[in-house]
Amino acid sequence: MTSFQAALSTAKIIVILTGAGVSAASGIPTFRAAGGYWRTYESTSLATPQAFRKNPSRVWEFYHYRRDLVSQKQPNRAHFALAEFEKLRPNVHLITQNVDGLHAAAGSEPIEMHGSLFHVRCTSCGDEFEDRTNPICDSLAGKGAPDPDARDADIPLDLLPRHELCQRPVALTSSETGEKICIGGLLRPAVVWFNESLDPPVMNEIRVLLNRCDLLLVVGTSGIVYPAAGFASIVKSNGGKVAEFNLDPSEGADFDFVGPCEDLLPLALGVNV
Ligand code: BJW
Ligand code: ZN
Repeated sequence: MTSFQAALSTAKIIVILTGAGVSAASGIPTFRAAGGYWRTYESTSLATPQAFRKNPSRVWEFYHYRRDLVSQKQPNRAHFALAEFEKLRPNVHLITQNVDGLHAAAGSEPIEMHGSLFHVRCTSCGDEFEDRTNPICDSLAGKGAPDPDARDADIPLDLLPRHELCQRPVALTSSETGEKICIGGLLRPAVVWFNESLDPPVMNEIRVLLNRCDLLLVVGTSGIVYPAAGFASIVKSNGGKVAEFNLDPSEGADFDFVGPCEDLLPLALGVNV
């Protein structure tokens, strides 16, 4: 703790990378523990463009469930400690893999590298915008139950979330009348799925920060998913130090805080929350 706090006080650029563990105490399941299932599916298997192409109704049910869950949750002491620390130190930059918006709800301004549950993108015209309506379309009302025995709702394509002001409407057969209709493009969650590239301007901003960073805090992430999994080695190869906050001990961190980050971050950062 003493040597970490010395490094903290002398660091010129501090970057903080967070993952699902930061939101665990808010009641949001992480991806790779027991909570990483929705119905009988691994959550990560639904977070792919292939899953969406194959069964957009199922993937929309999964995201409707998560939007609804997150909208009922509050930031916890880990989010508040980071927000407080950012206020005290202007040289702190927060990057999150989380899509739940809880850092912003606590007063931070994070780079949301994997997007947001509350933004959508049109698969036809590419328009991207915030949409917090719940449910996002009538057909998802009461759907998305996570229990292993819940049945797929199999919502027809024309009744899934569609882009009302679409510049490139598409032709479909109406599931209600059987007639040809012209309808706004299918919306998808504006999150980064596996095998998709991160937004290039976002990645450039992150690269610049990592190259200047002399202390990286890695908080509540399994460190399995790239590109975030490579951030620590970039910082170390530039001579910077790495501190990890996780329930599990890490390999190769200069400072290892093992335990719940909602307890350890306020202590280590010296903030009252
Ligand atoms: C606590 C705690 C408490 C619990 N206190 N701790 C190089 C090598 C190999 C593969 C690749 C590579 N480069 C790219 C890839 C492919 C792929 C990848 O990384 N695959 C790996 C699985 C190997 N990456 C991609 O496809 C990325 N795209 C890309 O790189 O494009 C270019 C490219 C493509 C293909 C090939 C090569 C280049 C995109 C990745 C997008 C990830 N998307 C998701 C879903 C987002 C939307 C949604 O939420 O629905 O992002 S997957 C999921 O994992 C989500 C998370 O942000 C991400 C990371 O998970 P996280 O946050 O670490 O959660 P957990 O559950 O894994 O861990 C929680 C941790 O908290 C645990 O350690 C607990 O112990 C801890 N914890 N409670 C402290 N209270
Ligand atoms: Zn559109």
